[in-house]
Amino acid sequence: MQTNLHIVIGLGATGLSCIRFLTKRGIPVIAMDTRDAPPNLSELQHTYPDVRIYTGQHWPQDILNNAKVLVVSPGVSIKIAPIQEAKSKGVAVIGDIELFAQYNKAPVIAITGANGKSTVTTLVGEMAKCAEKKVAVVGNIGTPVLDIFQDNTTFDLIVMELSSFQLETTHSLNPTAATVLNITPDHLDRYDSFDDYVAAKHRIFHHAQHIIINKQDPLSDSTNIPPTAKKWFFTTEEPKTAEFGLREIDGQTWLTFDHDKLISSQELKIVGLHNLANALSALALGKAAGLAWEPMLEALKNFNGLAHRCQWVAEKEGIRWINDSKGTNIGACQAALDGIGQQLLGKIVLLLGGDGKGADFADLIPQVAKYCRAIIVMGKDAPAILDPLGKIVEAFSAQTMMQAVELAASKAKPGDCVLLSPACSSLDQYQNFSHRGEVFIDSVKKVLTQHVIST
Ligand code: UMA
Ligand code: ADP
Repeated sequence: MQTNLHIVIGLGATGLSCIRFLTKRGIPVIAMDTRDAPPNLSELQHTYPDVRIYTGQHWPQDILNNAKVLVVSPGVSIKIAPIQEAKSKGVAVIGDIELFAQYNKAPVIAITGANGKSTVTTLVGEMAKCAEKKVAVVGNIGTPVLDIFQDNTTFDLIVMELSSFQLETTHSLNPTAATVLNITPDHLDRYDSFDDYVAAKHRIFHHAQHIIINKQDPLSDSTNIPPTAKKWFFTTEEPKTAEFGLREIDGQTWLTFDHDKLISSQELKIVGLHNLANALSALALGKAAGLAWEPMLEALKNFNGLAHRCQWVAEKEGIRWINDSKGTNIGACQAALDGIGQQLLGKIVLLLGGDGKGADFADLIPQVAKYCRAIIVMGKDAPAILDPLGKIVEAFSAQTMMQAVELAASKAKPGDCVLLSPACSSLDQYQNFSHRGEVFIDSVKKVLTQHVIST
């Protein structure tokens, strides 16, 4: 075994941050990627000429077996044979979050869940900024966690979004406060069962000091949490003693802690019951980590929500157009349909499709039946969507986003909403969910402009 050899697997944003981090500390590194031409190859070869790189399907197993540590990127399953063989020879298998945890000294707020992670992570970051903390907002939300060690900045607080993939390879993260916001099926193409996905999410609790639990989702709790951890609960129903929840007071909905009124929902810019749940969980996380009420509520009041999450795009001739491109699984699409459908005079024309990651689209039947005028399906898993949902409402197929938007414009009536909430990942047709959202916004603008000219 070459003493201390670390093999970085995957040359995406995470892999690059790992190579930067390890080489800076003089740790020997070799890099591998399953793709023949991974995206950062030339940058890597140029910046780190001493790092040996293996690309393509055939990695040298003897090198893997003789390393000290494999640092595996979240996009690569640790179940693949070369990694499993090295592991069986005693090689440690970790990810970038574990490397971070081994070096980090700052308090961490860690957030996972099927949906709402980025919203809550951003919101908690804004709360900490309002409380004048030096805060880093990192992880699955976009910036690899190791990037905080790039210079010598010290942080008062790290707010971290974690995916189940990142948690699988994390062992010693000890967050001050941690939450699993909710769990509905996702990424079933990467897990043997739903239980495996849940177990990966629950790893966030292992060494946490405070645990924030969604009272309405039993899967957000776990029997395997440290006995010393303090539990905090949030609910969108009436809270009990020392819980966060919603109370109807004088005709208004208030976010409350126990019986204390914190803020009226009317003062918030984010909408929908799921966003009230997100706000309550952010308050609970901040409170558990010692933030004061006043800056937290100030941040909450000013928070506009994130792009591509139930984002208003246009309104014309009584038809509203909404971009929820980040709705990449069934649970997110259900939340968007419930949130928008309940407030709408008309019906929803739903655009969905892409890579379904093994989901069962029959789970959307109740919301589609209740709220939708028509569905327009696209992408790789269009047949799997049409099969259960095509029997429920009028259904159409589209090859391109432009076609889908044109079809939607011809089907929607005044009072309706055209909603892109794909319930699928975007990678079969787009670079990522933002790209898909931008293509939707461009298509809507084009179609609505043409409509002006032709009328
Ligand atoms: N890939 C290969 N072979 C390899 C390495 C990667 O085919 O050897 C593919 C993966 O299957 C994937 C893509 O390349 O399709 C990127 O994988 P990666 O592990 O290199 O990803 P990074 O660029 O490092 O980005 C990752 C997260 N991506 C994934 O987990 C797939 C980013 O979350 C995260 O922002 C970033 O680290 C920083 O922490 C994105 C994501 O889609 C937004 N996450 C999933 C989600 O939210 O549902 C989990
Ligand atoms: P994530 O980072 O977990 O993907 P986001 O905050 O980016 O979560 O939101 C993604 C989508 O999930 C949004 O488009 C919205 O439709 C839905 N969503 C947001 N918060 C919740 C929640 N608490 N419960 C269910 N769905 C939600």
